[in-house]
Amino acid sequence: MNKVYSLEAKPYNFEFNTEKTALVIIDMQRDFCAPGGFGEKLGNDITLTRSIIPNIEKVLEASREKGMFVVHTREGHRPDLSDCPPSKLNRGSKQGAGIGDEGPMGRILVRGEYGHDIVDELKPVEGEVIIDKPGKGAFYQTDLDVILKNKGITNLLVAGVTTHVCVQSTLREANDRGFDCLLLEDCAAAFDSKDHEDSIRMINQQGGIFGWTAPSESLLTSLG
Ligand code: TIU
Repeated sequence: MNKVYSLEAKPYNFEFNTEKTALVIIDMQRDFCAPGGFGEKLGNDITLTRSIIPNIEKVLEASREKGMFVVHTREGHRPDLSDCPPSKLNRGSKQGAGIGDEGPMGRILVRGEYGHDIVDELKPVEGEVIIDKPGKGAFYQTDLDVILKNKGITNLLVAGVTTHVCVQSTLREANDRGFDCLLLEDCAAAFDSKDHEDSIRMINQQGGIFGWTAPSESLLTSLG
């Protein structure tokens, strides 16, 4: 059904059609949301990144019910770290979070390790796409753009962590590629709430310079 939905958002209503809209869940990996992962090793508190899991669960369920396309991303690297720039490797290790180092959930930010995978509550199901990305933005060195274009996707509903790093990078990349993007405010988190709040303002300011923002309740209400 080609119904157009209108969702109350900032700076104004976001109109979308479920057939042309994808839910993009950024990096809800144990490395960012569970004890002993990359996020915690960088000195952060993971309370906030964990707290959004139930909100994303509700949105994921509603999106699946409506048959919306769902994309999950994971930040990480090949086991030999050949796709990790030395600059990123060096900075992580100086902060006590060496990419590739052994941690309680396996090697930090390495593909195939337990800590690199998505939290159980948001586990992808058949038909959903997983994008493994080496950078912060989900378009950099991935096939996300061609997958979305081939599916006829024009609008993105964005969730995940962290709002000011991988979520913002992805929104900016998507905006430049012509996608209309909406950040689901309570389905995204940073380790520090100020970074999160500032990011929301950066996105919806100046008439929606990078896109729209709205609480997930707005989406759930509009979907009915
Ligand atoms: N450190 C931090 O805030 N974020 C990241 O390193 N990656 C993501 O945001 N996924």
